Amino acid sequence: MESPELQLKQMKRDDIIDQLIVEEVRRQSEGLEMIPSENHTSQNVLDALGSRLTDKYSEGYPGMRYYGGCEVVDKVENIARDRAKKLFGCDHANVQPYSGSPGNMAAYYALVDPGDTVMGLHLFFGGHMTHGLKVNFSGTYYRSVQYKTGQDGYLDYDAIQQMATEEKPRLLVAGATAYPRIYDWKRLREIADSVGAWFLADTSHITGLIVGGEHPSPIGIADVVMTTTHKTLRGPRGAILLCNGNPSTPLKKVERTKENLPTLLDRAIIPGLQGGPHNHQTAAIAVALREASQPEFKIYARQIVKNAKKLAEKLLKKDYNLVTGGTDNHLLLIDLTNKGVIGAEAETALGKAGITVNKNAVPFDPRSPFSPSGIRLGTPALTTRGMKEREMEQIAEWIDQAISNHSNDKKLAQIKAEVKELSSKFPLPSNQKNG
Ligand code: DSN
Repeated sequence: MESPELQLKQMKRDDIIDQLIVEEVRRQSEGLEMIPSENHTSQNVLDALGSRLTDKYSEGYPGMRYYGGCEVVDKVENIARDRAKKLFGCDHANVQPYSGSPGNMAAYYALVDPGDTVMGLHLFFGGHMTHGLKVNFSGTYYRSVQYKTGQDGYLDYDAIQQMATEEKPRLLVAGATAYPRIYDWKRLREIADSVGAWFLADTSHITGLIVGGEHPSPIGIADVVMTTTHKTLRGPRGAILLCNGNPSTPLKKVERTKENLPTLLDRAIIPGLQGGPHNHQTAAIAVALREASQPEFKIYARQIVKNAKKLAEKLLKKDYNLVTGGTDNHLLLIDLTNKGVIGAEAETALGKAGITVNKNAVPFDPRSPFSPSGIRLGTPALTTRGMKEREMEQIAEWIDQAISNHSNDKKLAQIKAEVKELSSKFPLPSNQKNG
């Protein structure tokens, strides 16, 4: 009788899916991924994610599970939690949220009740759906009021204060998916305190920059920090909830106090919202957290910002209208109105040129959010591949050429060939290991 391992190896593979995976790897390798929320994980992260840990049920927390056979996954989850606490410098980490939206949902569940007023940045001004959009759970089960940026694209803290004073939210949410500047966490804390609100910081986009010392950390300022793990942090898809407070006692219902935040968050995840944790994902998060604690990660984070600034400088010279006039982080938000193209046209043209971006609303966009005026560009994935300022200069040229020739398929195909040549010199991390 052959071993189970051998039997599995001999099973007929799913050719269709295998082929599509190969196609996607080729698409990523031969092109430039410039969606700012995307990145390329290491082979070690991929290996953990594709491991047998996915087979295991383990509802509960290490030492308190509803299933037998959890002695190994307990160790995995403890390592992930300890690495998160150490890396971010806080008392408590919950590594079980399946992704960012469930992570935010758990924070709401822990901190506020249905019908309470919550206040976050509007989606059309860079916020996320879970920050109070009317069609999302956060705008349906809660009384959501939403702040905007100023006309200049910067957060207007005086206006946020005024809205908070008038609306008296029980939860203030800060963080964004399309904000190119630094957050003033202390000012946001003051605003929350002035009305007795909880403060949730969603740092998903910038967590890698925070770890790398390129953006101030809200740990110890916000009550709860929620971050996805797959953006600048460069881990697998997933999320982490971070807070200070007393050690969690998830079996006991507790009062809503700052000291009880660890228990409130743990109980919000399970039994509140989720079932079994994704142990393969937890292991891959642990691997990514270790990678993020290495000295090279700081160099990577620094280079992300340098690359974004170089891209901004070059595009500004070509008369591109950057929201806020530039960037302090990993992303650029561009209003294309003066270029006579809309976001969708630019996204399609750049796609044909091998450069993947996404159309995006810009502040006070006169167009619909389904067909907005702008695009969003980011440098994390390119930086992971080893690209630096020199490559950014070339990429800015290609972006300009593709947008200027958005209906010229021949020109776009020519740029795509050039992009492919550059890309071949900067393989994806997994390819580097696999030779
Ligand atoms: N979908 C993510 C982004 O692209 O920014 C936010 O969750």
